Amino acid sequence: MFNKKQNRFLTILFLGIVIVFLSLCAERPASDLSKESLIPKPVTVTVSGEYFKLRPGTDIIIREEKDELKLTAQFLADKLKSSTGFGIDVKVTRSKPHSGGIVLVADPAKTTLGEEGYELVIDKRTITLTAAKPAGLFRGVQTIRQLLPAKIELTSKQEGPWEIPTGTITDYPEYGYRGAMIDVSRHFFGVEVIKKIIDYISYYKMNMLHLHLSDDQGWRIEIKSWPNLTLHGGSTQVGGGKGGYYTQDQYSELVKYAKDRFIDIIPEIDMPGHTNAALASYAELNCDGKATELYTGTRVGFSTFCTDKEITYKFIDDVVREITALSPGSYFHIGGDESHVTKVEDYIPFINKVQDIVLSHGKKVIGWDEIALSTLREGSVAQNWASAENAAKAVAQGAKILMSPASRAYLDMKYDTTTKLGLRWAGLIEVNKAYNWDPATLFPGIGKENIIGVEAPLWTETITNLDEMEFMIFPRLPGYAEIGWTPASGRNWDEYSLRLGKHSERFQAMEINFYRSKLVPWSIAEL
Ligand code: TNX
Repeated sequence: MFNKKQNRFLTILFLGIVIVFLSLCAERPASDLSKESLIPKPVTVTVSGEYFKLRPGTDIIIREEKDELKLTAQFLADKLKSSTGFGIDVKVTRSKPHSGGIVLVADPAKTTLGEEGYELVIDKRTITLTAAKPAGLFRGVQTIRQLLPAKIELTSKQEGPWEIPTGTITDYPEYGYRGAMIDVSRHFFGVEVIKKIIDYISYYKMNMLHLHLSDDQGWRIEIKSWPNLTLHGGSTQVGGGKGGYYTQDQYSELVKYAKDRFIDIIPEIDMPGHTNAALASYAELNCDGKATELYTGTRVGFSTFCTDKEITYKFIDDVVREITALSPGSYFHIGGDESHVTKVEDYIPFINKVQDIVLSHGKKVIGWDEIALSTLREGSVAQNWASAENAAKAVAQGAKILMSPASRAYLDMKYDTTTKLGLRWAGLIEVNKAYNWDPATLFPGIGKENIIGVEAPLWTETITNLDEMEFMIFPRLPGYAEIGWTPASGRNWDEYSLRLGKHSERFQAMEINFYRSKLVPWSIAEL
């Protein structure tokens, strides 16, 4: 039928096809979605062994033209565009897409996913991310980022392949409050620095950023009815540097930047102690009617508002009114810690009055655990930092606790004796100690039902710039994020430390200055 030449050609063609077919089968070991180094660890993962591949034509598809959907879809497109070099676009398509891509679906009927949960179904051609609420989609987008190679975080074009193992992730947080705090009073940090922090915490699915906006050393937010607070009270910081403050417009810019990432900013005005910057700015807030000197040291507990002067409450009402007008979140933090020179019989009625002022402006109160000495109003939250006894007092009043135990959760504590930055009054906090605890079993009598969540505070007596902040925050922050998100039964240090080790690739891609703890098997050789 065929001549010799044709026969040879057909044999070679046949062998070629066989070789290509065999190599296609052999090349790909089955993928395993459950082995991906996701932080926080998702609640459930099922595996289907293949790969989704991001390609030049991959689009991000939304089914309705809603702002919150568009924003999150565009956020993902922007993250993927520069490093892949693919022209990834957001498309609005009402019909079910057949061409593949990443589809974001808001489905209010999926109520089991709650406020922030999401479901990610990954097959060979399509990734479908579904959530009941927009915040859930945003959290799911962070998972997609973490499923791609770390170089996805670079801003210049990189070589692929850009593959994601197939399977299904169903995921939602253990606690509704997962946050970090930055003290912008002891040292001031500008808008761009705080935006970076917001990026970092959102990458790990945290949803709250608490800003400690006033203390003895500086007042950091413009109050139009009391302008000297920032003009004078914001003019310095620890060590005598020039300090600074946020104008109301800048503060609103931060609130929006956070909101776009489904994070609330919680403003704190610390009182009645930790108030020297205000007392130096307005003589009438002092019991003796004399303004104090500005303070640039690091001692705590020497200042107090004059709790029996009417003007003090007028002042607080103005401050709370102006700040709450800029704040869409549901909490206002009143501080209340270490008021060592306020008599307890003055402290209690003061905190009661201030709670009522905050409530009158439509917000719920958070205060450090000492506020449990007062009569906690409905919805008030005590933030545990030092005293299990105060936490118990708050719970006895029916209040909820925000867990920030200093010996576990303080980002300003040194890692070990060689750490140059930070303090050590609450002990040394290595990465394993920071991770290895359960908020719901730390104190007898305080269980999950009493706790709204976890927050890791960074006090900045010794911290002066972003580089130093990053060193104290990383790599502990991902651990706090996981404590807040992943059920305690799904967490253990040995397994977590492997996932964390892999995240060094991501820290490096994001140019994060992190502490190379010897307890973690970092995945990059040239560390
Ligand atoms: C205690 S924690 C403080 C802060 C300090 C911090 C330093 C708390 C409510 N008060 O004023 O900055 O220790 O770690």
